[in-house]
Amino acid sequence: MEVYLDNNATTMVDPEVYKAMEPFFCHIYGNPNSLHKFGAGTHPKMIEALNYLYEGINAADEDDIIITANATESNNTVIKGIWVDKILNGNKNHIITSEVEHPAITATCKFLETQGVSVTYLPVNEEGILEASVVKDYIKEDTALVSIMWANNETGKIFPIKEIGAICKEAGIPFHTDATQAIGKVAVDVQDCNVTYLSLSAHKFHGPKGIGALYVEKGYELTPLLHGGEQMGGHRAGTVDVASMVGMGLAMKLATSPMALAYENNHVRKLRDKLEDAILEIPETIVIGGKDNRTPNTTLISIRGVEGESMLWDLNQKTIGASTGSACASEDLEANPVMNAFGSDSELAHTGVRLSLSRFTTEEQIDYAIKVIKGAVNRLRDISSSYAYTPKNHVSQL
Ligand code: 7TS
Repeated sequence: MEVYLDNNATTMVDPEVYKAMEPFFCHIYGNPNSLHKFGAGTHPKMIEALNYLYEGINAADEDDIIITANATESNNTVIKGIWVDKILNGNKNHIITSEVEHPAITATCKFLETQGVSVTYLPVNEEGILEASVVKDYIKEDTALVSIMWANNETGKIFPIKEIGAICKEAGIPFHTDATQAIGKVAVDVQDCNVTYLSLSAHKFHGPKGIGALYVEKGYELTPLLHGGEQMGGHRAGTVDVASMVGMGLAMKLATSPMALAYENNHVRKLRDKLEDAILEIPETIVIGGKDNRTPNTTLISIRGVEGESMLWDLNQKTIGASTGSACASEDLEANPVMNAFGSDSELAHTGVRLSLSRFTTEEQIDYAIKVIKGAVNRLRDISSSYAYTPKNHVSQL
């Protein structure tokens, strides 16, 4: 049996989405900017896709949604756009973000630091959550942007976006949220949460890879990252990938309907809890950051004496895909930065395994995964020198 439990890295394209994309490869293939019927033929479906994106995040009609290549590009567009507009050409010099953002935010901020920008990386509490009051404490006269993710990709922890949005609005500071892991898992409402900019990636909610979007509230235009043609009203040059845009729109519609969110919150959550509770029956296992306030599909578990990488190897042998943290960072064996942010010991930081489900995960797959994981823990603990010789204080250290 094949079991894919790495849906926070990417998801399967929903077959319905794939079907909707197909005509745009060999039949309706005109450049959407061409004036002839081949190009113009793409417009109705592009507009429909855009409307689904607006509905999915409750954007207002006057707001803008720019199609990008992915959340990485959306994040870069916001941070570098703010740099140009408010820092290089304005009187601000400070950006607030968190320690646990995806590298698409932190690496971009680190780059800006080399250019003289001051960046504050806010810590999370022992539950892995950034407290809204901490944001307030660090806002300064010259703060140009606050960028805080909606949900964390490693732990699934959901941040208090509504409170942070209210704080930023009161302070008159633009608020960006990377909602890549929130779409299709929790209700996302940009108006209710006073969001100025929002990033998303279609492949995290059963859309295709290589397409994403950036929401921009009315009146908050940014200098574009990509200059060139007049596509996207001049906000993002380059011919739009029509097939992927259509796919992203439908994927958004399917993932954010009230029924889909209810399914995620009930069925997917139940399967995640079944898997998690079964693993927690094994002595000296913990859920990093605890069980509260998480996306329904994610668990990040630490199993004492079991290196995350070894566990992945064992799981892979039994055709189960999981991860130790960001796939983007897993080529190096550095301890997971999100786990380090918990202030945990290095053993804990190396023993995390992230299991992330989707609406396509079945109960049979979860039962199989439980059996395999339990067997792997026994095998790996038997051969683990750290499990045999270190004091068993793993849980008490948290
Ligand atoms: N932001 C967040 C919160 C993410 O989780 C990811 C991908 C990205 C941005 C980047 O998305 P992309 O589509 O531009 O690549 N996160 C992960 C992950 O957790 N494991 O693999 C990729």
